[in-house]
Amino acid sequence: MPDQPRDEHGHGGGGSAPRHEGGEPLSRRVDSWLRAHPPPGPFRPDFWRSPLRGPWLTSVFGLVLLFGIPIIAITGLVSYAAYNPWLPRNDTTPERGLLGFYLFDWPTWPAWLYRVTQGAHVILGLTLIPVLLAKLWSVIPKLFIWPPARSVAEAVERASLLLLVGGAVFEFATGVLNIQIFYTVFPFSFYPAHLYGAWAFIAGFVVHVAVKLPRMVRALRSRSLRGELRTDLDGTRPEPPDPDGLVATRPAEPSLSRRGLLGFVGGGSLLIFGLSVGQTLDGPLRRTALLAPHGRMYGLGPNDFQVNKSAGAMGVDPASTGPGWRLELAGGRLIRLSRADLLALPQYTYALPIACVEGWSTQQTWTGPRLADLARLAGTVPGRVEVYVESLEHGGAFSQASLSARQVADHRSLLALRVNGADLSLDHGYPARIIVPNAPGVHCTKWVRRLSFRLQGG
Ligand SMILES: Nc1nc2c(c(=O)[nH]1)N[C@H]1C(S)=C(S)[C@@H](COP(=O)(O)O)O[C@H]1N2
Ligand SMILES: [Mo]
Repeated sequence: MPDQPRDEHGHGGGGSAPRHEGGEPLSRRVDSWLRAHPPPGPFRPDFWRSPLRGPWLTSVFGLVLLFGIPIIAITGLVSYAAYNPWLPRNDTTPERGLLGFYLFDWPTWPAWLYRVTQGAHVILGLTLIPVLLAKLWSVIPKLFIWPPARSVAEAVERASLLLLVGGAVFEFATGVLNIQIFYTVFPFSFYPAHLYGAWAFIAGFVVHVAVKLPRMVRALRSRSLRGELRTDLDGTRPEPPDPDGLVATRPAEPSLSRRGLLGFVGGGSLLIFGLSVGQTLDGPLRRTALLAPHGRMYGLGPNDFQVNKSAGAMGVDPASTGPGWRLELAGGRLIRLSRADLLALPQYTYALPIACVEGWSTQQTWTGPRLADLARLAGTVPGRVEVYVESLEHGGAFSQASLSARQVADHRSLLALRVNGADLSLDHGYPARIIVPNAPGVHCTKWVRRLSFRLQGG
């Protein structure tokens, strides 16, 4: 097989042996022997026959992901910061090591921020699934390049692709399973797995973008999107042969135009978006969220909004929430308050969202005493104290949470007793639940039993 000149990226020309600078004749002979004897099936270059694969198509999907993935990554890392993981029992990934370098004291303002960031994380993640799959499909011949690597540098580059592809598939799969509450199927805990996977994916993504960006720009310039969208099946031709080997060496007749494929992928994304974005909206559009977990239908009652975990499912004994219930406040002193005592305190009403890590959110109008007032009652000074919140629920992952000094001190942070003008329902946390502006839903503990105030960082 004759050697062909390398292109400027150091790749051999279309499907034949590259020249190895300084390569000894033996290794070169081994290389050409290997190339001449690929294993059967997908390792043969003419196995892949779609006439649509090519650098332009791959780059179109790549461009969408280039803008989408960073938004998903940043909002995901933000979500971990929103847990204030340095507070007792809040850390979902205690072994994070250096990966928490960017954490900061999560603000209470604006109240809707986590609703927007986490909604964007989940909805955009779902929406990009068809694009991710299309991108992987478009480069699949490269998975079977033979020989697998021709140099150490190439082996390193391909290993980074393993991080990239493996990381992407892992992150999307665990994310989808988690929002569908299938996390019980994992042999590992979702949070650390999703966080470590994210960093592996981000590392692979950054390297990949740095390596491929010039080629992507060039490929995008090689055809016009408008032109492709005007080209029907009859006019559909393969892209010219490319040094990366994406274009089929022996293309089949097209059975789908490029615009048909783009429409199929884009339409799939739009459909997923349209059927899931409603779970972040209040009002009539919420009913459009056919893909939302936990149902989407609202009745007309004050407590008729989404429930994450019901009292029954969490094993909360209704008897423990009855007239005998007392709230324990611990801090400078220990006091116990009945629900009537709490209702006799100054009551405040704020419209604040519940924003679940699973992406759904809803704003409701909550009423109850301020956490800051309860901190004072416990003999502590709001602004200086954090609080550790415990639920009547036993043992569940969200049966306790810590709130920061800043969260305790915010005037809108409530121990809610009522919602939308009515008593809380048992499923929404009766007799009392936490509501903190801009806190993730997991920190809005239901069926509160005890609040322990302690000096910040103490
Ligand atoms: N005790 C307790 N509180 C809890 C939970 C829980 O499982 N147990 N789930 C949390 C989660 S993940 C969310 S999103 C909100 C949902 O509140 P809702 O069910 O009233 O809508 O409650 C939070 N409070
Ligand atoms: Mo949640």
